[in-house]
Amino acid sequence: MKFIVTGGAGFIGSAMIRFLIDETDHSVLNVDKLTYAGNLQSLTSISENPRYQFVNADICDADKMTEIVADFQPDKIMHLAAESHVDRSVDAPGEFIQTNIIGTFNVLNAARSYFESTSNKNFMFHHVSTDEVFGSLGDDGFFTEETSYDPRSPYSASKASSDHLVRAWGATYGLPVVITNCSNNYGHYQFPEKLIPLIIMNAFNEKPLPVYGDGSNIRDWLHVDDHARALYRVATEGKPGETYNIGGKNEKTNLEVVATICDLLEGVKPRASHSRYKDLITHVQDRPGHDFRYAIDTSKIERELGWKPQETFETGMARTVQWYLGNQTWCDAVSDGYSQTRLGLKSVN
Ligand code: NAD
Ligand code: TDX
Repeated sequence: MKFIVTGGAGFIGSAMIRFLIDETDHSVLNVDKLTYAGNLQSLTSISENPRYQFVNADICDADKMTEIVADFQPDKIMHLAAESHVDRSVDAPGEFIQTNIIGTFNVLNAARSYFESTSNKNFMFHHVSTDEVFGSLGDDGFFTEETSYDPRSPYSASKASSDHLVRAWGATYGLPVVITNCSNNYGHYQFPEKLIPLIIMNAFNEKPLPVYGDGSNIRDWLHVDDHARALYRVATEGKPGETYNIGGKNEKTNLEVVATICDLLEGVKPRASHSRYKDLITHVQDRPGHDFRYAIDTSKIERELGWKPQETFETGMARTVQWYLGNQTWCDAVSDGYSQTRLGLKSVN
């Protein structure tokens, strides 16, 4: 089959494309604008494969999206392109509205006009979304597919808006659509503004390890390769009109995550000064509107599509720390020109 992956130069998109090229016989067109978060070096292992193509395009360009989809004639569109960092959305929400809402609208319209002109029975528009659309949990409970939407950051509000557009295009125009809402991903090739790569790279460089507030906020962590395997199941076997929640059943406080990284680094790269990585932990001002807890009930995707994560938090984190240690060139390339100024505080300054 032929897959379009939007945002394929990003963290999850590149894992998706490596999976499609390495583990299947399908062809892939990567549609990506190469923002600060997009990096073709994440795809060097497959970039020469004849089943892979790349086009540099902005999903906010409606005509270009229509042309790309009509020319490529995809069986599946996996839509991942987005502005994805909550702290950036606090500082500058405009780009999130443009890309995540207007951009999704354009890709949906391009998909609709292509779908209406073809007899392709395989066609599916798969929208890749986040558990953050459901808001924040207290100490108990899980997000299910029936949980009401309650987004609280500009990022999650823009993703919730895009989810609603996708549902509307399914119900109103009969476009075959599926939506996945996934918890926090971690793993190789993640841009170091997100918690786990930021902490690993700061620790390598003997810099403070910033923990927002008291570090008790909880996230449910999933290795990116497990997410890619789940997305493939949904794109190929999911029922049109359905949504599927994806998560790792790995609830950790942020302090636990940071401590895990410190412990792993003590084992593989002890600090020269004989001090401990944990000494670098620094509590900093909290994120405005910081969601307390995310946790996913994954029973629907397990029951209906037979997906389960393969990595445990322990195996996945050990692989991730090792990967960053062994891929200094990639780390240097993405860090080049990236200001490490704290993001996301403008609203409270
Ligand atoms: P990322 O920021 O690493 O990558 C986003 C990619 O989209 C980049 O390659 C970027 O160049 C591209 N892009 C951005 N704006 C574009 C535009 N206007 N036109 C074309 N391309 C554009 O993001 P990620 O972490 O890989 O997330 C991918 C998707 O998965 C997003 O939709 C995100 O909301 C969702 N998601 C992420 C997580 C997570 O933990 N990272 C969890 C659940 C869902
Ligand atoms: O320096 C930091 N210190 C810190 O304590 C950073 C960058 C984050 N944090 C905290 C905030 C969160 O509680 O760590 C937690 C994780 O933060 P992020 O890595 O920014 O992720 P999060 O805000 O939870 O959102 C992520 O998961 C859901 C992705 O960025 C989203 O794209 C995805 O939809």
